[in-house]
Amino acid sequence: MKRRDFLKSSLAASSLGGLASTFRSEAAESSPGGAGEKPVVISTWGFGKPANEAALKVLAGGGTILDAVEQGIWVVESDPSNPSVGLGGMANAAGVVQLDAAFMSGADHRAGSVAGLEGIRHPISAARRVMEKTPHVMLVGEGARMFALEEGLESVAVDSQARYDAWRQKRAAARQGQTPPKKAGANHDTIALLILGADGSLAGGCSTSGLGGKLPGRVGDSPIIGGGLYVDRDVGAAGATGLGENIMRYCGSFMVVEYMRQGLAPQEACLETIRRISRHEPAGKALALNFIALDKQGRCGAASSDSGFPYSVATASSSRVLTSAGLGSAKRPEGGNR
Ligand code: SD4
Repeated sequence: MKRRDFLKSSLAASSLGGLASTFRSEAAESSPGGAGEKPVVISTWGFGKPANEAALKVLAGGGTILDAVEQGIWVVESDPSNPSVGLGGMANAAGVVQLDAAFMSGADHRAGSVAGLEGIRHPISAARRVMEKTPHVMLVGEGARMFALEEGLESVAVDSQARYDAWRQKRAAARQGQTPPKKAGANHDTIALLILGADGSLAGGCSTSGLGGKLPGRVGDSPIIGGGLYVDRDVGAAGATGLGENIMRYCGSFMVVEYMRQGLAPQEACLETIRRISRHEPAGKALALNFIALDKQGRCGAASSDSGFPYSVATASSSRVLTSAGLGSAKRPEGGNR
């Protein structure tokens, strides 16, 4: 199922199809079950909904918050129809699927990440193991792959050339006007998932194939701690999806958490981050910035530089796909990094 179809069915299944905009302000200030309901899980896009539910199930079964983050993200990484996360994701310009992932634990401020990882089914598990089993924070490329294999993580052969050919054909057709031009952000989506546990602990993770057609070796924001993910046990957590080059140059997720530290509610912190970035990037191309945030009180929020993006929130009493706030007008100049 394509992401758009999945989103439609998720919205229909939860009777939110015509009501998505109704939830904008509710989502901004509180978890759907009410501020303070714990545990709460928030993740990017409609495909985060089953991931959130899996994470809650892990917690309900007595699993740790770290198990919940990891196993929630497994759901999206395992979905072969997801075109932007896991081994079903988009290939780079050399026809190879290179995956990025990060993991962060608020309790002890530990983090782990992998970048440019090839042929491993669950990059999020590799990131967690970097955090837990090495003295390092980030492993890349072949070193990350060797580490994952040594850890016994499942490896899978991928026909990357076929994926790349399909991506090139679509891009060529779009350039010739045969298909509608893609919206900014449409060729790259990430699962970022954040949890506030019943005991007030925080953790998060993210996983992506990154930008389709990227230069081999290109690393996005997702595995960069403070870029695509940040967790601070005293404040809250944030995660990003969008054009990594526009997120990592500003330490986007770190900035969201810092705005929450200064007292902003999660949605306002996401919006303020986008406003601040857009002040540096005055006109031209869409910025493709999307953030989710969760604070220590269990309040959730999300914002987009576009008109809004879907995100998912779950507590024991509800599991929903919501639409974020959106600035709609945040743009960046033509040229530059992309
Ligand atoms: C990247 N931020 O590699 C990721 C991709 C993404 O929505 O999140 N797209 O740039």
